[in-house]
Amino acid sequence: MIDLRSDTVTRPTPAMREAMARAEVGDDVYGEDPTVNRLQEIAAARMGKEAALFVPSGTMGNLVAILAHCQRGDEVMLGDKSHTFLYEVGGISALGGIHSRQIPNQPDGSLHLQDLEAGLRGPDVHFPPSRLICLENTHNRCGGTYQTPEYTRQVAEFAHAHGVAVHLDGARLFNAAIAQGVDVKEFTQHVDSVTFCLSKGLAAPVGSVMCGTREFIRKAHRVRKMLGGGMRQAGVLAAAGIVALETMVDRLAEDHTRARRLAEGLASLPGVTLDYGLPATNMVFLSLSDDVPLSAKQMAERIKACGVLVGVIGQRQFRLVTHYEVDDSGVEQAIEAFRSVLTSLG
Ligand code: TLP
Repeated sequence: MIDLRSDTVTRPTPAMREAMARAEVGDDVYGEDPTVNRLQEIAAARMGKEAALFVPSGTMGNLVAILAHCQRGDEVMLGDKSHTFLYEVGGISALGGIHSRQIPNQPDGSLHLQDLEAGLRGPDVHFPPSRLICLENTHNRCGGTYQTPEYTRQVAEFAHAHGVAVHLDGARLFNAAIAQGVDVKEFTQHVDSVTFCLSKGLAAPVGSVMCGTREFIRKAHRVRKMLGGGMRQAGVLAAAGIVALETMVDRLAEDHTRARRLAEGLASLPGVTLDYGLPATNMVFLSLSDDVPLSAKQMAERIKACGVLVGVIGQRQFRLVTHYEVDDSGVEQAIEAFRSVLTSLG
C-alpha cells in the first residue's frame, strides 16, 4: 500500500530500530534516563533554546506549553484553522479552562497583525486577559504552507510589546525551514516556546519535543506530569528521536519535490483541482469537481483498491502527504490510481 494519509504513518527506519534496541535507559520521572536527557539537550541546542522536554505527542506538547503559559481564564489567540483549535479535542478549554479567541488564518497560515491587534484585550474588567498567541508553521489546514522568519519576528515583537507570549506549533517546523532554505533558529529565536514532532516527516515512531527557557520547561515538566505524561524508560523512544533529528531532516526536501510532482500529475487529470495550487511543502490538497459522481469517501475506497490510501478531509476533499516511505514510483502509482478511477467513470 502507498499510504499518503499522513506523514505520521512512517515507521521507524532500521537505524532507529537499532538505536532503540541499544538505548541506555533509566527512570525518566527521576530524570535518570540518559537517552531522554540527550535527546532533550540535542533538541534544545537545535532550536536555540535553554531547555527541552520530551512529550508523547504533538497534541500533548501544545497542551503542556499552553497550560504552562496560561492560568485558568486567560485568553489565547490562535488561528481558526489551527491544529490546536480544530484537532486537539478542545483540550486547552476542557483541561486548562483557557479561553480561545479564533483569529482568521490567511491562506499562508499567518494571522494578520491588524487582526491580532483588534483581538488584544484591554484592561476592562469584563475581559479575560490576553496571555498568549499561538502560531503554526508549516500550517496543516492551510495546505502545508509556511510563514517566514520575518513574519514570526513581527508577531513576536507585537506580542512582547503587549506582555503577551508566543508559542509556535512547529509540528513540521523542519519542513518550513527546509522549504525556505533557512535554519529553524530563524523562527524559534523569536518565540517563547516551540513544539516540534519527531514522529511526522522525521519518521520516529513516537514523540515530540517542547523547547523554551529553563524556567518555562521546569513549569512545563510539572504540567506534563499532571497530565500523566511522565514516562519511565522512555529512552527507547528518545533513541529513535535522536536518529530522526540527526539523519532525517535534510531529506525532507525530497518529500517536497515528490509532493510537487504528485500535485502536477493530479492537476493534469480531469475532475480534480488543487485547492491551494502547487504545494509549498509535503502536503497536497485537492477537491473533486461537481461533475464527478462520487463523494471523496467513495473515491478513496476505489483508490484504495488500486493500492493507494489517501486522506478524506471533506465531502469532496482529500489531503495527500508525502513522506519517507513514498518514493517516486509510489507517487506515479498514486497519480495512476486517480487517473484510472476518474477515467472509469466515463
Ligand atoms: N496532525 C495529524 C492529524 O491530527 C490531523 C496529521 O495527520 O497531520 N500540530 C500539527 C500542525 C499537526 O498536524 C498535528 C498532527 C499535531 C500538532 C498533533 O500531533 P500528534 O498527532 O503527535 O498529537
